[in-house]
Amino acid sequence: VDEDTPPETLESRTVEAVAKFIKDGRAQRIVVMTGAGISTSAGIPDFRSPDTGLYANLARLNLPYAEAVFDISYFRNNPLPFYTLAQELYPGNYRPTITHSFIHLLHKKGLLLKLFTQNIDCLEREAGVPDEMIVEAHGSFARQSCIECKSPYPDDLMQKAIREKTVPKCLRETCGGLVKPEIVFFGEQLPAEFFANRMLPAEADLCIVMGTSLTVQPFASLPLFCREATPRVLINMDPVGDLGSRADDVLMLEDCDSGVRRLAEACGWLEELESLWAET
Ligand code: CNA
Repeated sequence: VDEDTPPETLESRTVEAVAKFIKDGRAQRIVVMTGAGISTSAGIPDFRSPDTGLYANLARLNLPYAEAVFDISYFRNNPLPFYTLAQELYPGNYRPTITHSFIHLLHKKGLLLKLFTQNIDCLEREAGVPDEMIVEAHGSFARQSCIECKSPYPDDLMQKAIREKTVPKCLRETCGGLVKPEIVFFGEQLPAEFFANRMLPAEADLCIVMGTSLTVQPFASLPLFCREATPRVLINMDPVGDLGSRADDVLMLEDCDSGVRRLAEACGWLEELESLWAET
């Protein structure tokens, strides 16, 4: 659609109209979809931003190609690059951003239907979004197991391995397979939780997509499951996916943190948001 196409659900394709839609009580079931871009201001690089993204900075790991660091067959032969990166990404090193707190605020107001995140940094949880509201589509560092026999591996030993940048091995003597945090690599199945919830966007009355290039499937298809009449808001540096192609899509092409502040301000929530964030 071109910019002039009149929206059907919103009064206009603006942040003010989205805020009015929320204030009028018409958004009671909001789905939020996020990616690495919501954590860059916390100091965690994303994958694909030119110059600053991880893929642009992996040369030091001597990988044949950047994605290899998250490729299960490459990991089998050479797990060290992943463990080098894991030390950087491991939870506990970073503070949630105001964008993470915005998702928590939606939940506190009873408006969050579900958060779908591709991130593995656990910052949503650290910001206060409860477990049951989050679908970690690409897993997380919360658990780890042997890639061969799937036996769980203890947290304390894992933390030690990450600190020392060593590669942990399965504790079962007959196995000895490599241990990996349960984050989803290329070539691995997404968690059952993702498939159990993937149709939820069809029940949403508002969708907010933030900080993702929407290039990794099947996550990238989630916004397509929203009904035509459901407004979809994109807060991202660049346009992604098919966001912008529907009459009720609103594009906020900017930094997530300034975008959520603008939306919160339009809703009259800015002070509340800032103090919620200050408490994290
Ligand atoms: P990506 O492909 O790197 O895309 C990031 C997107 O965010 C791009 O479109 C950027 O333009 C945009 N962006 C970056 N910074 C900002 C900002 N401050 N404000 C607004 N937009 C911004 O990352 P995706 O998440 O889409 O890719 C999926 C991968 C990345 C998942 O499998 C993740 O596990 C993986 N990843 C996660 C983390 C993390 O957990 N923090 C870090 C790096 C990669």
